[in-house]
Amino acid sequence: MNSFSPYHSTPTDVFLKRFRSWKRQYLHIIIYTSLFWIFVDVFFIMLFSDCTKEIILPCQSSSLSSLLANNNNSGIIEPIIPIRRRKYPNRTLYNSQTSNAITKTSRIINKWWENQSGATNPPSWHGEGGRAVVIPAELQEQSKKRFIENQFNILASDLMALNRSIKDQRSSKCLAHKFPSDLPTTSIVIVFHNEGNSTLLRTLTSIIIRSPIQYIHEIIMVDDASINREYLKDTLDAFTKELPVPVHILRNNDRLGLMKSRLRGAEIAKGDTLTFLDAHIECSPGWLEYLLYEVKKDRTAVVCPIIDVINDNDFGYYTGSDMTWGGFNWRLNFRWYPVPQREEVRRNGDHSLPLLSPTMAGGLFTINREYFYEIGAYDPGMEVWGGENLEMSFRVWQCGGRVLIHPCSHVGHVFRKQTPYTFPGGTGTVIFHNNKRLVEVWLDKYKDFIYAIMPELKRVQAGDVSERLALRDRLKCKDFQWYLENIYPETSLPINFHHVGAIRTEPMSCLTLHNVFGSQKGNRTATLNIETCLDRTESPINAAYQIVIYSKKGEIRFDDLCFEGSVNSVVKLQKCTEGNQKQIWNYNNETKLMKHVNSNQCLTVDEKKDNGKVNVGPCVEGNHAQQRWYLERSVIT
Ligand SMILES: [Mn+2]
Repeated sequence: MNSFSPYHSTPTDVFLKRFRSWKRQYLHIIIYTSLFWIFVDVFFIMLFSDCTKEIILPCQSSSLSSLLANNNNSGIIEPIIPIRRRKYPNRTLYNSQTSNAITKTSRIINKWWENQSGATNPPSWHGEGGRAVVIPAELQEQSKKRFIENQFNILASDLMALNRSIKDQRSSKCLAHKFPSDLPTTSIVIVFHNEGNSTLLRTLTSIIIRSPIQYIHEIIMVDDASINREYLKDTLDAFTKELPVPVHILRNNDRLGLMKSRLRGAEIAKGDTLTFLDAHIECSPGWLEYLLYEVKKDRTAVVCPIIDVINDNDFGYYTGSDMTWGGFNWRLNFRWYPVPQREEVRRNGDHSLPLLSPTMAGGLFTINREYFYEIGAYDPGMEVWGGENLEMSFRVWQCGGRVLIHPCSHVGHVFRKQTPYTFPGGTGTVIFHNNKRLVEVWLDKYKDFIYAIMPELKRVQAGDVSERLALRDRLKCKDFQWYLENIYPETSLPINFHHVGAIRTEPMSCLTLHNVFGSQKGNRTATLNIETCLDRTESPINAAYQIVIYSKKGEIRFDDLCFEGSVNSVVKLQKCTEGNQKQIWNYNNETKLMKHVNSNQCLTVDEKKDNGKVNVGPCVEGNHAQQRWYLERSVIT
């Protein structure tokens, strides 16, 4: 049997032939199914990725893709909180129509605040980690031009993610603090007027992502009659509707100013506490718990965070000092001063414990809601802005409460060099009006001193203060002297003094100061001269600069500046510092000599040159006209 007949295929041949045709079909199947899945992939990519549209057709009107610009190439949306500003925004142009970009974003990327993965924005993004924004060259000019819109660089703010990261500001000691699980809730009240878009939304974003939201009863925003800024209307409404806490937006028809707006917001609040915040801030991790805990422990505590500095030009985030506290100067300006040694001793040098601060800056604090009203809320007679922080500080301390700064709680604030707002009635007039009320209600006999230093203030109308005086009576508040002696003995106001008034030599020449009230930055070049003594009734404004305090400690001071001497040299005006021996003087009422203790020399009129300077020089035996000093024209005794 020939099984190898050429006309008959062997079983192997048949198999091979079938196999070849089957293989071809099989390959086709693989190719077609692969193609099918590729199309499916492309379809889904098109569906879920907004940016593919932009690759094909640059979508200028679609802000969503640009909002997510740096966030959609990985295919992983989850780990990154994708709140991202468009790269080159024009949305905050304050009188242009605005898009609803934010609304779209928060709808599509739902619950961005619930990101638990700990993932952060790419570190290369503008401003991440609290870094300063470097404005791209092509935007420099625009950023400068738009600075006046808010008196800060809104373009720098726009370039950053709304959730840009900042460093945890807490020390290890702060982190070790434990809180009870039943902290009081808070109603956050934010007043804004013509606020920048991204700064306001970042304020809200930072609250949501850096607070345990179970403690936020609500956020109450009060729009103090903003004008020509469309984004503060619908866009803001839409953005806040997406937040995981109730947000109420109240809109003032007329400009009410900070205090009246805050009162309006507080009126509808239901939380256990009120937390007042500014509108261009960034809350840092853990900021809220410390504030709430202090109020829980003591319902009369008014607790402020440390205010970190957000640079107005590049939005760099800088840690605020925990070694300064609130005070005020002779013109009743709030000022930061170094924390004195006694306060360090009181808290055993533990910088995770709250400071007892004489005053507060006023922008940011938490207070028990009922106590806020008990203690007199705000003075409704005060207008717009200014003076209310000192008024509240004096009131709280004098009427039995406490003002604290908690060094573990940090909130960044964009500090501006000048206000972008108009003050109905004029800035000076408004602040003077408010300060007048403050002085009339709370300062007792120090009124006379303040009016001698600020004669302008004496002429201003305070309006009716009878209700505030009745409140002071009702609360049985202590007097201002008590406050200074017990809460603020470091004050530059006269408490323990030999003399407050002029110091003159012969003939009628008085020690006179110039350039004493600089800005907070301390860029002043105060000078000391001998000039003709002025009458306080005839020329009160200039006469004010001839008022000095000769204190029981031996300082000769004007506000926070002290006469500082050294051997055979001109007397300088320097910041008064505790224990500085060069600032100690000893007056002899018999000889009229003013001795500089450290050099054992005397205060002397410079006689060589007719320059009106005063020196420290060798004391002359006998009675020397250039070294005879008279303490007169007392302001208070
Ligand atoms: Mn501010």
